[in-house]
Amino acid sequence: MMNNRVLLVGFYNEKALGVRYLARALRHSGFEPTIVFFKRFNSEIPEESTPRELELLKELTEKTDPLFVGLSIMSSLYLENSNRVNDMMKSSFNFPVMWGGVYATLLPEKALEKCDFILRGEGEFSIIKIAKAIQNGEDWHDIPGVGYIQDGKYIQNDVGPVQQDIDLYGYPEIGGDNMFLINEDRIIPGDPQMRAFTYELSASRGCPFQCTYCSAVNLRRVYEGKGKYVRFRTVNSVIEELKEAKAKIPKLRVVHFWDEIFSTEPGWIETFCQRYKTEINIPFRIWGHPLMTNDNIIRQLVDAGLHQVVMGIQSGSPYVRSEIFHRYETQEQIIEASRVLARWKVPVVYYDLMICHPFESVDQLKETFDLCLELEPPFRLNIHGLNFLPGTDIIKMAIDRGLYTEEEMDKLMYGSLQEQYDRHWGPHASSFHDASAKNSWADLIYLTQFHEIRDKVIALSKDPDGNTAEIKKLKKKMERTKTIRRYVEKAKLVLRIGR
Ligand code: B12
Ligand code: SF4
Repeated sequence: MMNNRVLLVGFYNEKALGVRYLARALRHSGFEPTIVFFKRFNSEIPEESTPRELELLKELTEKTDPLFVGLSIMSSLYLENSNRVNDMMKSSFNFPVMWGGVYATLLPEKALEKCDFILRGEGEFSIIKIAKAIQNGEDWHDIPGVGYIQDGKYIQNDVGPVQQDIDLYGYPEIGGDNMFLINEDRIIPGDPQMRAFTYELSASRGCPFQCTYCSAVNLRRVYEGKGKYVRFRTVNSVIEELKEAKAKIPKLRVVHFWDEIFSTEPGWIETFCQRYKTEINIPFRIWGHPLMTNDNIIRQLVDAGLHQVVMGIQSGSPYVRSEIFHRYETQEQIIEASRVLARWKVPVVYYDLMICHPFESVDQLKETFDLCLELEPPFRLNIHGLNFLPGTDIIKMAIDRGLYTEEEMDKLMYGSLQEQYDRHWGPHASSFHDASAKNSWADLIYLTQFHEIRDKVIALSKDPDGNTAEIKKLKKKMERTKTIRRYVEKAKLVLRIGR
């Protein structure tokens, strides 16, 4: 019998939707996919891979003996690690190593410095063609989306039209003995998703916005002129996926929609809410946008079980938002969106901020503090620094404005896992022009999420430099409060208290 095995590796995320979609597509076409989730995602303590973990992957690859290996490189965060896996595969085996995912899509030539060939864009259909070609010893060079190096020259095939009916992609593989997690020097057979409390899915592909620090707009450009890029699955397809998840995952307590922006399509929301409530009935989380938030939508979503909204605001400065980030919502629209979320009592509301970056002045940081005071409580804040992602528009802006040289930018973008984590997750790790002033404002911004100490925070903000020590102390105390609240809330969800 012909070899029909394909090995797919996803990095730092045991949920990774990309490889799960590809695996299901391959299986439906008669192939036997194996998925390795190489390392867990951990947003607090980044961990490099160990020699033992690499050895475990090598042993599994030997046993699998695949036609080819596909590495899913979703972000540039852990490139050292994926390069290590790539090099191990190439030096130990003869099959081709292929890269796909956001990184390979946006920076194909860089990816090709390492692997044998890449696939740009959505891979469900092309990977089947590639697998069939390799299986039959045929040429794969003309398959849509494929890129490779020939005689030292980069050749990139057209990605083809945008697949409009994304229901045809099926949905991600859930469960099965063809999955392995490699983490903490161990290999754990089975789908790690089966032990989880949350299930993640996407009801759409693409984002309509154009934020400069995000790859969404660059991904859309890959398909420019090839059809409508923001697409939605039918409600039926989403509900069928969730029914399968509900039936298979014993401890499932929360559904998380990973759509860049949750659908607001007229008609879709109504049908979704009604079917979700009757057929799924599990609290769910979404990512929202101030311009896509209104009473009608939020009211229906809350009724269907909406438990949490995470909404990007990023900056309270209209200048930073529009001129630097290309986010065109006004202060009033943001404040109104926060009122809508409060009016319909969305149980948990998070606002994302990116602060303390070199584009921002102290006055603009203060504007973020002022805006936070106007947001309707209760809410919590996710405060990040600005991470420069390769292939995004903000890179050129930063270089053109003389904030970094190209060499400095390269160092930032391709810094170690630890450095990139620090920049993204810790505002205090970002570059400060005026460290002490900015530090106090960053701390004061953090404190705005605790409504119960509002008056005190406002009083401290009258003289941030004179109150540095007290602000720091208060922040430390409230950080502990926030952690405790998060645990209590998680416990309530897991134990289904209050539902
Ligand atoms: C959901 C999501 C998350 C989730 C889950 C991540 C995950 N790994 O699934 C969470 C919140 C955990 C997360 C975390 C992070 N994310 Co994120 N995330 C997304 C988001 C919104 C959707 C990803 C998704 O599931 N898409 C749906 C699936 C089906 O698409 P896909 O994975 O791209 O796979 C398709 C194709 O790419 C291709 N393909 C994929 N792999 C392969 C492999 C082969 C061999 C082939 C042939 C094809 C192929 O076919 C697939 C099916 O069509 C994207 C935006 C986006 N549009 O992709 C950002 C995005 C990928 N994330 C991004 C970033 C930066 C991060 C973080 C680094 C943030 C941080 N600093 O911590 C971390 C890194 C996590 C990680 N392990 O990589 C960036 C990456 C940009 C870059 N240049 O690096 C993106 C593009 C958003 C952005 N800000 O620009 N993220
Ligand atoms: S709204 Fe979110 S996903 Fe869309 S471009 Fe902006 S940051 Fe990216």
